[in-house]
Amino acid sequence: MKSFLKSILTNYLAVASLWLGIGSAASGNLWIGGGGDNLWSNIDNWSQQVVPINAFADPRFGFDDPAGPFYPLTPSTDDDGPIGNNDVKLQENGTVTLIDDSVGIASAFGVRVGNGGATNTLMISGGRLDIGIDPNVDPSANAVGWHLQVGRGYPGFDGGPTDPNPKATVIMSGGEVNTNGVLIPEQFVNHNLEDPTDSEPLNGELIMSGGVINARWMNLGQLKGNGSAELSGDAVINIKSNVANDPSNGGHLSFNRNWFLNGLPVPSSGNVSLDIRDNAIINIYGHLSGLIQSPDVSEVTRYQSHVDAGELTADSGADEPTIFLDDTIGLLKICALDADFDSDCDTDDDDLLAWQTGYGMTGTPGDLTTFGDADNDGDVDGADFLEFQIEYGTGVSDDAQPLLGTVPEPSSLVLACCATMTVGGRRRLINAQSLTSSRSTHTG
Ligand SMILES: [Ca+2]
Ligand SMILES: [Ca+2]
Ligand SMILES: [Ca+2]
Ligand SMILES: [Ca+2]
Repeated sequence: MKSFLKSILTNYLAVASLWLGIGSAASGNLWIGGGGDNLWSNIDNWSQQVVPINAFADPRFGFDDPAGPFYPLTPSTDDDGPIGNNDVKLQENGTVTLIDDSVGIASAFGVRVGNGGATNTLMISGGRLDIGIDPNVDPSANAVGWHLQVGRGYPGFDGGPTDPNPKATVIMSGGEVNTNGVLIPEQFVNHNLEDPTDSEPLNGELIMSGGVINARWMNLGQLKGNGSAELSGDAVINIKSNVANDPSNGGHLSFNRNWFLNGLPVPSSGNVSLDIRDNAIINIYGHLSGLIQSPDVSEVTRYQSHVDAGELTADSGADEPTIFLDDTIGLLKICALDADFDSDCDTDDDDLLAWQTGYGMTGTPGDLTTFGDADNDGDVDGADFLEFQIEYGTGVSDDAQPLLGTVPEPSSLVLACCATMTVGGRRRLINAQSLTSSRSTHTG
């Protein structure tokens, strides 16, 4: 494993020295924001006057620069437009790049938000961003894509701004991102410094209130770079290897992974945090390791250690997330669902049964969470059913999409629950009806 990483690093540094000389102008397609809007699809917003295209030409390397370091690994020079057009760099301060439904499918070899120490934002409200390749592609294709960086380099790297403490942000409220890695941030060392590890840190932040990210791996924090993520609403992150029998990449969520300098690991020390709430879900299939190819109990322990360290939190830090391993299918989930009474990171009929069974119970707040007390106020009542109803169907399928198709009609749930009731049935029916009408009021 170490030698694998070392060779990656060596190759990378060789490439970097060729390709990204310090102080030289950045290669690639830079966001210049010259259009009348901030849409990805506007040709005038790009330095090459072409919207990044055709990252799928070779998902390993994506662009076909005959003078570039990766040539001749991508021997065709005519299948992806102008040279390097899809090596996307957002490295102006203060810009916002938008991908929405009107953009459709955006594709790129790499998307470097906050490149070279810029403070800027990528917003995704709809559409799709494919970086390298869809991780759900047929594994026999043996495809490897590239990365979404939320912060890349260090201040001044690659010709970027030199302001200290820059921050790159990705805000996602909808849409879909398919990428190899998500790095928040990808901090580099500045080899011009006497001690390269003194490089000024970057800050990266991912704020997801919706949408889906499919990635093979994701890391928060690198070297001194600080990384944070906030997942809320219906946000979904699926982490899954797309290469059969290749354990070198895939299925890994990490915090402060080691960097390597001259082949030796340099521990990372940035501030890292990942908070999850509402219906947001992280599904992790597999593990980035030559030793472990699918989640096992040690993975639960590893994620729990990040909970214990306060790096992995729920409900804006007020709670701890649920870490659930379904070892029948090798899937580890992280969630903070309020109506997941049996703590398996879904809200389904099992949880309805728990609420039905617990209905009417009272006790100490916090003690009835497994009996249907979704709002944690020490009773199991109609308000808890409302929570259940809102969450119903979340996290149920392997794909973690909204899955059951339809949320059960309140009336049918009431009938189902009350068919089993004898004493007290009338009160339950009234409660359920009143919460139905109150929900209608809220959701209008
Ligand atoms: Ca459940
Ligand atoms: Ca279940
Ligand atoms: Ca309650
Ligand atoms: Ca209550």
